[in-house]
Amino acid sequence: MKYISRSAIAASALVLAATMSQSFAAEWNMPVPYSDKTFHTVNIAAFVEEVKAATDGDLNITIHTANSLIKHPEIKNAVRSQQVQIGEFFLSRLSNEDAAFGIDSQPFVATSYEDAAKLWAVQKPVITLLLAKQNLIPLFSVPWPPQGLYTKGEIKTVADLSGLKFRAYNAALENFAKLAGAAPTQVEASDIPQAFSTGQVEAMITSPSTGANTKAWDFVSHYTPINAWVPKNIVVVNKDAFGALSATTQKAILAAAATAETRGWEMSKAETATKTAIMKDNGMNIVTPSAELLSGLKKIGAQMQADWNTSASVEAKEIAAAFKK
Ligand code: PCA
Repeated sequence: MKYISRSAIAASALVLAATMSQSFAAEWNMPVPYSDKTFHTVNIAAFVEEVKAATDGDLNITIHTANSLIKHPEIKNAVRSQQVQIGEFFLSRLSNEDAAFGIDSQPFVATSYEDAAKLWAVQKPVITLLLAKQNLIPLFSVPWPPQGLYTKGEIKTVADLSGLKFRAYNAALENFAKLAGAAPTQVEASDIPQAFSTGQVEAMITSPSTGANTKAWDFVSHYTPINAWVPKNIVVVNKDAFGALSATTQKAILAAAATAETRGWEMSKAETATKTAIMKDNGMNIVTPSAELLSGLKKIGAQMQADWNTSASVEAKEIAAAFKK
């Protein structure tokens, strides 16, 4: 008989144990629209690590960044149909389903972090009910820094935006650009550099985060922080996938989600200054918006608000009313 060493037996026992524990661990896939270095993705990676540690590896979430597994417009439905268990997307992209999802992207409604936090507090219960109808549970939501204007020259008035090929990321921004006389096109954040280099677009509104991450200085020269709105990403989980987990694991997810929301808001606030400084260091002109530009843009915002009021759902209007209180 062949001699089998004790260590070989010990080693195979370890392999067996690892295989068994693996077969009990849940493996989830999590598509996110943005790149690895985006602070939202960094925050999500920390959330995933925390869940893994808190559950002793019982739940392992694999993140798929920058539209690699599921494209941004499909992420919500992929979680809904349980093609994946969990995912992140830009919340106001659901405004076509209900205006309640899009209120954070309405120009000049909530323009500071304080406003954004107040808005989220009144928006969250409403969208939680709306998402529940789709078998989805919101876990946490984190804002982008306030949105500013990127152009190839100085923009002193709304008239200077006339005819510009403008990158948009949702319906509200598309509308805002149109009302300013620009020509909007939808482009995902991961496709921004290519859209500029091929001449598909020549201006955009986004945060200093996305400006710095896409190296905006390669294709525009001016950044004007108009701070027009503070839009959010949201992480949602499929209700059945969540329900299939043990009570302990569910608790761990909810705790890590609460931590991620707090941490994400702090990361977002810090981004505004650090990413604006990076753009400046790379030669971008950081321009204080003129009073004329701001009043022109606010006029467009007021018009959009009036349109919103005529078409918004009862629930959406309740959010707006609670926010104004
Ligand atoms: N960055 C994302 C959404 C808002 C932002 O600041 C983007 O530009 O697509």
